[in-house]
Amino acid sequence: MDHVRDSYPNISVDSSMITKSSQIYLIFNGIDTLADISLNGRNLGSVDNMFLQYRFNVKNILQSGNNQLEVQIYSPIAAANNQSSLFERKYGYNLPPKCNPPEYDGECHVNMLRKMQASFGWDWGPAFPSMGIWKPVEIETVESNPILRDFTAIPFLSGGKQWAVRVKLNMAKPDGNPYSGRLVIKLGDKSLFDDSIKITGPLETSIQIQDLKINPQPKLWWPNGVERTTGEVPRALYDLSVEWTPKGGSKTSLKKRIGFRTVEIVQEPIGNKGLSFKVQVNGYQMFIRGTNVIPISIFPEVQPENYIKHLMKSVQKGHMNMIRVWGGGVYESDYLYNLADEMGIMVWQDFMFACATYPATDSFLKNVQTEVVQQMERLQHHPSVAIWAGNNENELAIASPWWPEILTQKPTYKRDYVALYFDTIGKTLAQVNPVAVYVPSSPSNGKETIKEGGMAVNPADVRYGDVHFYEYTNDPWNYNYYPSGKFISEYGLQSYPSLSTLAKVIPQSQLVFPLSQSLLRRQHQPKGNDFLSSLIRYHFNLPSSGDQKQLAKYIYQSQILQAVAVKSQTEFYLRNRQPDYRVGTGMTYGAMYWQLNDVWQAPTWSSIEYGGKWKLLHYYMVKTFTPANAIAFVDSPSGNLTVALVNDYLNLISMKVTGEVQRFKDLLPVTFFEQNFKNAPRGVNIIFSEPLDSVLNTGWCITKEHCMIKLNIEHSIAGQSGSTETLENFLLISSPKNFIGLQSTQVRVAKVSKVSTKTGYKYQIDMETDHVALFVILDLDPSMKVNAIFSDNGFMITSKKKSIFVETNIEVSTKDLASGLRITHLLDNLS
Ligand code: BMA
Repeated sequence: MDHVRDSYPNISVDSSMITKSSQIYLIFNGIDTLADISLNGRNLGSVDNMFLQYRFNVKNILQSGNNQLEVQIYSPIAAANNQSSLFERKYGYNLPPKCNPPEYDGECHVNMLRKMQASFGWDWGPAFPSMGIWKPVEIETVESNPILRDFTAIPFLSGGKQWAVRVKLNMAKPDGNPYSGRLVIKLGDKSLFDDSIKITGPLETSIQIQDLKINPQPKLWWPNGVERTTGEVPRALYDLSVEWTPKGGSKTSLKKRIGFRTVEIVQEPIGNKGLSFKVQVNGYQMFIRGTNVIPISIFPEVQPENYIKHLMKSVQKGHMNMIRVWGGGVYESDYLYNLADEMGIMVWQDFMFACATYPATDSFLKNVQTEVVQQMERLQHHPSVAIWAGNNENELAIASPWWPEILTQKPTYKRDYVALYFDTIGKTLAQVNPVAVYVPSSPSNGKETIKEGGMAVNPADVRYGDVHFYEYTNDPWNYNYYPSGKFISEYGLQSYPSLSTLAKVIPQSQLVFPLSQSLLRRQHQPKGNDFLSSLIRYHFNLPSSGDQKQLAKYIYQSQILQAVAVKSQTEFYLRNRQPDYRVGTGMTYGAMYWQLNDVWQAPTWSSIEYGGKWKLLHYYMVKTFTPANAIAFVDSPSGNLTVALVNDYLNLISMKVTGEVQRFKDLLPVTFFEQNFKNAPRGVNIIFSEPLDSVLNTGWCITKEHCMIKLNIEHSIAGQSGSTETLENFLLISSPKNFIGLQSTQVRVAKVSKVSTKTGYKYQIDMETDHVALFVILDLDPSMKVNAIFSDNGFMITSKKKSIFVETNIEVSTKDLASGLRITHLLDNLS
């Protein structure tokens, strides 16, 4: 298809609207991507950036009665190809990548367009090169007085101690004459500004209201997980309202919810060898616990609020304090940022550039400049929006380089890179918002990148900034392979989504192992299945050839592989806070795994399947990211079994940690260590370290294959009874395929009972077993059509009885729940 024509032949307009209005604007809030727009046969203009709002003054074109609006949308595929050839012809070089890898099944040259980059295909998604009107179209009228169209606000701490807010009003006037009126700006019901103002200038104009002091000082906005309370975390949000009453006219008032917090990235020298990269919020050093978000849907106009809420709640439940809105997608909906404000989830906001080189022509840069202004003005008042980043992996791509053409002309690509991310985005950002935190790329080397002229020799240097880490050959459960970087903003591993999710789109006959054609087509990572299978083989024997049961085993193995890999990697980052002054490594203060969500049913890095079901990984992240935790590991090179206490809460908490040797053959754990902390020390502290062999001896464990290490962690708010929360953690010291002593057992449901809650539906599930059961996974039969989140999953049962809770989206009888529960564990899935 070459182009589509969207026409609205019957826009009916009342004649009084035409006569009353001095100016009339037609506003397109989002067109994907290339279009010519005409009204009543008169050309209004062309658009070419899906991230922009476009406004056309149609005062002299709109007529009373019927109007014909025509939007001709052009094929983005054809346009991307054309623009790429034009560029090459004109400038004598091309802008790689020429095309996506064939495995993406996608289209080429999306980097020529200001369009969601993933819509031409990605390694986790299908290519749907969408085209259409993806946001509402509006008509705005200006009668005899100026109107307040919109405003943007920057709350900031002035001089390090006085909170203030800077407001910019966007107005539209009837004509070029000056006007006056009364402006009132309020925070809550407190007036910050109340005066008459004069509006001069052209038809569309803006007015800066500088630095309104907030007195008394406002309460602060804090990220999720800083404080442990028994109730809701106090996270102050305020309504900032702007009321505009033109002289002789009536009042309009607009409102935005804002919050007060400072964000900095502290970069201090580490013994002359590296630089720290610590996100500090309100002066407090945060360990960033987070994840990367890909687009909510591959169809950008699809933004289901209940689904977004489910994803954000899952992030909040996962004790995370930051998401990264990744540069190959879209600037997300206001709804998402509002939830982020409420839930205390900071946003690392990439500008929408990813894994490519981009044109640095005047027109492209100008277009991007408008994009930066519009998106910042839309988003900057959200306290959650904490960090802006120029792009995803483009510095790395050029510096490495990823494509051969870069080798011969590196200075040209570097020049273009600096023009886009420093001279255009960086400068515009600083003009719009002097307190916005900006990093030019992810990954990048922070100040070191600037020192190296905007492009580091090695942007993946663990001594500086953030790094992305993917490793598909070595044992993914062995922490010795993980990077000792400052901030790991991407890391992860693929797994297959559950059978019930795949069964929605794949015919039964194709749900088999070895993977059928239908399943293979959904793997978009080059060599993805080979990597996954070879990584699984480190710890499991792959299922034998067969039917759906064998596929279910493969899915089970892939999910355990992923969950344990990302858990142990995250644990390494959480405990790796000590710097190594000799080489500048260590001092890790951030871990954001790749990726939260999915856009289709396929093997990907996600922790939540398409549709919202939690993979095992998500359950593991809830536990791993708990701010009061304990981590067991075998220290290298000493070989000591070591336990690190983690406490990132700001308020006082008490903790108790017990370490057990758990043999596989019986339900008799042996405690080798127990410690109580009345006031748990903050940060990371080693609380136990002894040779592994002697610990195993204590636990009557003959060899590493016979047992594992278990930690039981309890914490409570100091002095508050009833605030105790418990958590289990484990360390495997050998691979499941080599475990010795596991006895065959069936985990039985003894009882299901209803638990009363204020909201939703909650049930307690009591289970029984005769022997140790490992990696126990609970699921509901898909025929029940119930969405469930369990209080834990993939857990180890090491005593005769175990209870967990489940929350469902609809009411279910306890009888149906008991019969619909599906329970599987390691021994059922070993080969
Ligand atoms: C990183 C991301 C994405 C990609 C992911 C998994 O490079 O930035 O481009 O989907 O890895 O390969």
